[in-house]
Amino acid sequence: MSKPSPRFHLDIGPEISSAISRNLPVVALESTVITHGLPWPENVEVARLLEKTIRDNGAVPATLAILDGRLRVGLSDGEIETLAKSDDAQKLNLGNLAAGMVSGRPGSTTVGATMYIAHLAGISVFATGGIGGVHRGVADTMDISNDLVALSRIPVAVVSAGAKAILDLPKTVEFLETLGVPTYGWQTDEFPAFYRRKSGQRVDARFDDMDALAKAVSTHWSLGLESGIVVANPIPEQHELAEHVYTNAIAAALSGAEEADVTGRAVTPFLLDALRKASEGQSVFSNTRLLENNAALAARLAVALGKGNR
Ligand code: PSU
Ligand code: MN
Repeated sequence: MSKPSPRFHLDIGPEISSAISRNLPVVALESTVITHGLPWPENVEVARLLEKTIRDNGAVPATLAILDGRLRVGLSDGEIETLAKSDDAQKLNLGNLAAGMVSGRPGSTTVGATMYIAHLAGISVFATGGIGGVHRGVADTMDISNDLVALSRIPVAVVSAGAKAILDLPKTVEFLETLGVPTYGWQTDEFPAFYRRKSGQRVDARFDDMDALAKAVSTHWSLGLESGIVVANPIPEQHELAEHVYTNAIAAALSGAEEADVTGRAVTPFLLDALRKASEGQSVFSNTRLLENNAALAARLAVALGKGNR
């Protein structure tokens, strides 16, 4: 008996499905940033802004989530709003995806789950804010984001502003290297630290030209290497969080998490909310600007990959 295809679980919106089958550029967007990364109503505004930015740069946006037990590729505006308002959406990665689906509750997808669903749908470019990584204190907690495992296995290019310094950035970059996940810096030699352009960590290669970046991405996959690729796109300089706000907010968030004794999947959302409070909302502004910047670059990459750079 043949196994049913995992694609049986997918519902792809008509515009997206037609773009995929015609090989037109499509960019996937995650939804945990909507449900757990940003507060209402900024979350719904950002979700709309990202879709518009992708269109303005020549690609079709596909926001991913779990609704009514289905893997949804492309949400209507009303569905995005409902998800943004919902307070019972579950944050789903590769491990709790199936249980989340059968629970019937709405689910938002992390970077890892979004990569998986995008790949099933035939989408190879995805824009997010920051990837998850190795947490500080990993020796005690073993807290390493499932995003890194997904990146090691799923051939999707993830455009991000690096990762937040609430994580252990040197260990995160080191582990990406262990996993053989390329880090490609867009016009930078350094792996960016989300709110700041620099982290002191190097990327594997720097690209200043879009066709050259697309060529490296397609060559990685044409070698038969089936991992994801981190395209590291630093926040525009004028939107960086001021150094003192940044340092204080990170310290406050980390000490808050230690006091509150949060663990597991709750850690990252807790830290994000603590950062927002500690920076008096300035973190949300920077977060929005870098997400917009990543959506634009991802759309340009999807266009370049379609131009025969594959
Ligand atoms: N980092 C951010 N903003 C986010 C996330 C991470 O700066 O919204 C979300 C992403 O969806 C990411 C997830 O995939 O958190 C990682 O969670 P964890 O650390 O529990 O793996
Ligand atoms: Mn974790």
